[in-house]
Amino acid sequence: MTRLIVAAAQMGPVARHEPRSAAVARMVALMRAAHARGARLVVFPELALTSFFPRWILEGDALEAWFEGPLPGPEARPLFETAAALGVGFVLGYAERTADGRHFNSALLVGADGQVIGRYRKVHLPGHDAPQPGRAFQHLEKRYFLPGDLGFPVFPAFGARLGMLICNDRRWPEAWRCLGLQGAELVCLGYNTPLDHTGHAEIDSLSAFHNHLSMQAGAYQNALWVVAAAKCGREEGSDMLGQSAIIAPSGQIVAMAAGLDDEVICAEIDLGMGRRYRETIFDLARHREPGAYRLIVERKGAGDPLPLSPAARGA
Ligand code: CDT
Repeated sequence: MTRLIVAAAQMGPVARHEPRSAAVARMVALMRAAHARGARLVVFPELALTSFFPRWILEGDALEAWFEGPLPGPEARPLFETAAALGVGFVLGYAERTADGRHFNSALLVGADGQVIGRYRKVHLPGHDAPQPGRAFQHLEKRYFLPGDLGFPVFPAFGARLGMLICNDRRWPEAWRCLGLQGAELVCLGYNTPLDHTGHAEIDSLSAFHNHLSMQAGAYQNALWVVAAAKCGREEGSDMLGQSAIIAPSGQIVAMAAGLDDEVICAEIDLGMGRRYRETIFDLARHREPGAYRLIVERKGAGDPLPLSPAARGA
């Protein structure tokens, strides 16, 4: 039985002009607090080093300034050094600029020795690629990032098969299933969810419900643990959801943040718990029916509704 203490390091607002070094100092304090509670792995939010810049219209150097080259650079180095000194691994969300100048919304998995184990690049980019007139805050992820090109990798780490998702990915069952089909036991996830994210009050008022609904379903239907960390509170006038959570393969929330500021939540997780689900109700090899799923044509965009199958037409 593999047991592991994990932590979600929720972060309150990061101001537009807050230097990376200040955000990193907060993250080091959160990591130390998690370590004091026995955690071996700490999950930080999406785009943790800066304010959530896709809310603003930015061009050229003013946009480039929000991205990181190879990590650790000088400002993020204390986080990597603290991890190595404490023997704590972490997952860090950040804006990645590749050597050839491409931009991704990425997460880095770092081992307890401070060395990079692997990387994930966000696949499901929300928002728009053109500024929307009349909005108090833009959501320009489709303008500023490319869709992730690494698939949904699963890494052997911390005694588990570990995958990562980033924010909007959590709303897409395909993302969870890609990890579940690879036997992921633990998914680490960071998010920035503005409370006005759809612009429709009847949907936005359910933001907290939909956050947990998506993650609890992903956990249960794929028999895995979820460690999810929010960046939250009122950031530059934009209110963002908190409720960072640790969720069991049963779909039950076992720890949840209480406030809207920097806060560590921890849980001791039993990776064997997922195995019980994978060997019974969610034995994917035994119970899935890929032949039936192939009847659905894979395509992007809504398009015309799919034609009814012969059986549905009564043929
Ligand atoms: N950061 C991110 O992915 N946020 C989305 C909401 C934005 S939709 C315009 C989310 O799924 O929480």
